[in-house]
Amino acid sequence: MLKSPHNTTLPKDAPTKEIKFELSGNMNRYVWSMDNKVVSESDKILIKKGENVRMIIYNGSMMRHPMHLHGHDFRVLNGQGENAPLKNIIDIMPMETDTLEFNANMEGDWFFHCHILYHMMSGMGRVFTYQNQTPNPLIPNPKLAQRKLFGEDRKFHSMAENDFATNGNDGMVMIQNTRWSIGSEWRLGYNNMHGYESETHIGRYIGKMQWLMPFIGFDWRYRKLHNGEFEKNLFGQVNTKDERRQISFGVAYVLPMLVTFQTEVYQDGNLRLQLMREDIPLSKRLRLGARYIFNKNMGLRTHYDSDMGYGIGLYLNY
Ligand SMILES: [Cu+2]
Repeated sequence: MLKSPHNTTLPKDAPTKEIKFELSGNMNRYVWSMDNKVVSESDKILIKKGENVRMIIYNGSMMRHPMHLHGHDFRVLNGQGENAPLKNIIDIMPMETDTLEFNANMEGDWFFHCHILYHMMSGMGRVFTYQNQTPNPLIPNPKLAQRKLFGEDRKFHSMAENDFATNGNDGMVMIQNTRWSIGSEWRLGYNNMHGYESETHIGRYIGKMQWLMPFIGFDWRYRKLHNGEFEKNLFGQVNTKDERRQISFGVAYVLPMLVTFQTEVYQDGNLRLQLMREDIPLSKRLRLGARYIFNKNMGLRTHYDSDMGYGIGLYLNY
């Protein structure tokens, strides 16, 4: 165990403020947080000059997080008593709890964050600030500084994929940030009989764990059969509409094993329930997916679609 060569005890007569944190995150959506809140969703932590601050940090995520404090060195209470080592970064393993303490002796606004920079940018951090401190001349506009900091974990990222298959095109584009998700999926046949369709969802993940997303959807579908032909669905109902434009309202919930349960009500009163799983979708169209990945941007995939038949295709993603 790491040990300091000298005594590192904090001032004995100072009051102690104790703070508990859980390191948290949603790995599926790449959102990293503390107590399930990202930086822009949380207040600064107010401390008083002269007090001792003790942090008890539990890592409830499945990744290690090297937590780094600016402006102070903290004691790591690792069983070395008066010779607890002084550090300003500590790598906290999954399911590990660490206790750190420092004396609040340096006024300012100090960032405490995970030093894996992708985690920091996605929101794993907090700001410590001193009560009644004198303004920092280096930050003439604190409001603007805060807006810039909060802007980091609100940034949007995007991805897109299209599969150029023998039986049609299958693709999606998605733009997301910590809370918002805007996504569109399409299946485009090569002729009117195969049909064309797209679904667009705009939603917001709610709740502390972000598995639940209410959304508004827009569906478009066009298909034209030869004269005299008609199709029946699984329940024997005849589909007579060539074109369908519908607005919907729905909720998506991610179940264990990353299965998404989605329920949606359309403006015409239709209700749709879906269970979906990436690469093994089990939707109303029951696509069987076998995928071979060449590299991170390209692969081969087989398809079955009730409108478009069997196919095999090359897909590209970004
Ligand atoms: Cu981290």
